[in-house]
Amino acid sequence: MDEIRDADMVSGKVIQERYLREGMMPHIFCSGCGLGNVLDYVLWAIEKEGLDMEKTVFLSGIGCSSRIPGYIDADALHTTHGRALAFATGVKMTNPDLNVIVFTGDGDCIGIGGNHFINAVRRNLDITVIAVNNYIYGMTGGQVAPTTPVGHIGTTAPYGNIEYPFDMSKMAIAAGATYVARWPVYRPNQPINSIREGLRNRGFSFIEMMSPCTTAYGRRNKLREIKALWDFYMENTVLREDYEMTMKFGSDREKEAVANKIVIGVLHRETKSTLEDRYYEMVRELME
Ligand SMILES: Cc1ncc(C[n+]2csc(CCOP(=O)(O)OP(=O)(O)O)c2C)c(N)n1
Repeated sequence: MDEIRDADMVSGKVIQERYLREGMMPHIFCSGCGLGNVLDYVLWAIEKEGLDMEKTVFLSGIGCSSRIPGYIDADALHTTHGRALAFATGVKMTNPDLNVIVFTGDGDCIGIGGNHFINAVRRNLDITVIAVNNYIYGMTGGQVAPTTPVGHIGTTAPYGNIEYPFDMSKMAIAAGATYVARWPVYRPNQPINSIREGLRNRGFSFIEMMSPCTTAYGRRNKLREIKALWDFYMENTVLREDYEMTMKFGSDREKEAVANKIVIGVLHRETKSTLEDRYYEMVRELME
């Protein structure tokens, strides 16, 4: 795809008019929530890739992040909690020409949907998953999720979470995703580029967006102000390239400084056949 397209001349206003469902406004997101950023980045990626919205379907489970497709003027399935990937499998397998984009939250994706997640990834279905990780069950008021860091407060862990969290992106890589990237929402360009790459990748693309939940998470964790949450991401993340260089050539002190940080960036790329390719090839062979 050409880097310089008409899309580079498009303004935010045009994106709004072209892709958003005006009738759904005002949206339900709290002030300081990162979901508006996530939606914006996905729409920019779609615009820049020139995706045909007539051939694009959005799916989601349940939760604040799963409300995103409702604001996009396109076909969508708002499904049941943790089951968006099962519905997405059906949509893509019966109509492989569609672009299938799934929005999910950390609880939806690897909490209640955990088993669906690892099995959908394993099959390498050609879909793009935008997983919004806000460290908490946001919509239901702040219960700890499988991603909540140790020691952080949730309504179900008033003295601090004592469980080790999952790393969603590492899980996606381990289960066989062919494109995996993780970005905090405060960086606009890198997520847009990753979503574009994810859309182009033929296979399971997983983009984890670290996104602040000021109301259900930040408020209880001395990260109430949006700036505090964005600073938290800045202080606790390291770019994959910097992490690898430090681990290879850094001093012990430098290594120690990055060892416990969250690695962000494009984390994995791999090429292999997709589930629908293998399925339709098998059908063709059987019909011969
Ligand atoms: C089967 C089922 N169990 C529980 C719920 C209640 N529920 C609705 S949203 C939600 C939390 C969603 O959290 P997450 O996926 O992290 O999304 P967020 O709201 O944080 O964006 C829960 C537990 C439900 N709707 N259905």
